[in-house]
Amino acid sequence: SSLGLVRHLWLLTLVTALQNCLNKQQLLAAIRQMQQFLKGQETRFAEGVRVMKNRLITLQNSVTKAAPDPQSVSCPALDAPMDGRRFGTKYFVDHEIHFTCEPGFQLTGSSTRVCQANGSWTGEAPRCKVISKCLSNPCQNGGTCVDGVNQYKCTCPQGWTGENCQYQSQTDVNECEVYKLEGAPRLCMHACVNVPGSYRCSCPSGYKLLGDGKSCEDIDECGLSQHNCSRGMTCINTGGGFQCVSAECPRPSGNASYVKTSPFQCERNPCPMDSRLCHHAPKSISFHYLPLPSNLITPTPLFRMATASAPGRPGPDSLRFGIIGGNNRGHFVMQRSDRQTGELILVQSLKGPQTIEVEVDMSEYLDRTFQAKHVSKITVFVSPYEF
Ligand SMILES: [Ca+2]
Repeated sequence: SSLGLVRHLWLLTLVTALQNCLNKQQLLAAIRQMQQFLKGQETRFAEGVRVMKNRLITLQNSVTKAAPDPQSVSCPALDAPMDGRRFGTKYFVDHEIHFTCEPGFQLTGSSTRVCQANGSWTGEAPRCKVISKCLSNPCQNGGTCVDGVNQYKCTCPQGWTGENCQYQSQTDVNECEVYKLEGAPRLCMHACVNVPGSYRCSCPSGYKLLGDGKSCEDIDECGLSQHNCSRGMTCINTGGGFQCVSAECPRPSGNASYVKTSPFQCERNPCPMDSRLCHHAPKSISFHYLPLPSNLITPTPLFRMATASAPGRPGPDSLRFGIIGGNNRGHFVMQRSDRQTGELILVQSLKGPQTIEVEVDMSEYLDRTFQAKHVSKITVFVSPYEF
């Protein structure tokens, strides 16, 4: 080694100096030579150390810069976009995650993202956007498109109709007005409602629209038990409503008194033989309830009254009919329709809503002698409508 060589040279010089009894000058020269030799050795040594240091730094740099261990790096977790799905669950370097959207949605951003060595994902976060059906401008003729999920709706300007406003609506054809004219067929039984391009009929309350779309039919509240008549009252169905009625027999008067023989019939109790007044009081009183529409065409028969003599007994040989009471008597006449029957006839049309009572009687005669009188009390419920 160089140190061994130095030591060797040093010894050699010393021995030579001693042997040759070198003078001071010669010895100093030898020492200088040794010093220069050592200095050279020192320089070379330092150079070797420097090279070694540099090599170590280079190695260190190259190790630092080298690719990191792939298994030790991962990217942050990724979620599926709203209304979409995610495929792939590994978040290590070089792994891929794929994204799709539900039907009706469109993916924006990256459908595939790769985990990079630096721990971040490539691309952008995916989003699922509703596919706009309005983008293709489906609404024609100036219609406005409104987007919905998987569908759209056109709001058409006036004069246009149809899903895409493609049809010209029949502007200014108001069927209700057209058919109101004299002589035109009646469109609706009650009210006509004009709607764009068409019309519909409506019925007043208490009526229902029939399947033909134009006729109104009264709702039978009594039959359907939709009434609120208290116990002891009888429900009478009327056009557009119902009435709760209760037939009351007359109070006893003189010797005449009555007993109810059915909900709508009163019979007079037997009279004392000598009571003429009692014999002339009605032998029977019956109650009748007639629902009628408004504005009936007149004359029209409303009610018939006939004798009802007991079988086997001789009946009356003549009858006399008359109107004996009630309001609005001018609306009715009572006339004989055959030998046995009298008819109450409406001669002036009635306009509802109103309730009219009329009382008719039938007197029986035998050999021109008064036998008995029967009274019918008729209550007419006139509907507000002509149906
Ligand atoms: Ca009714």
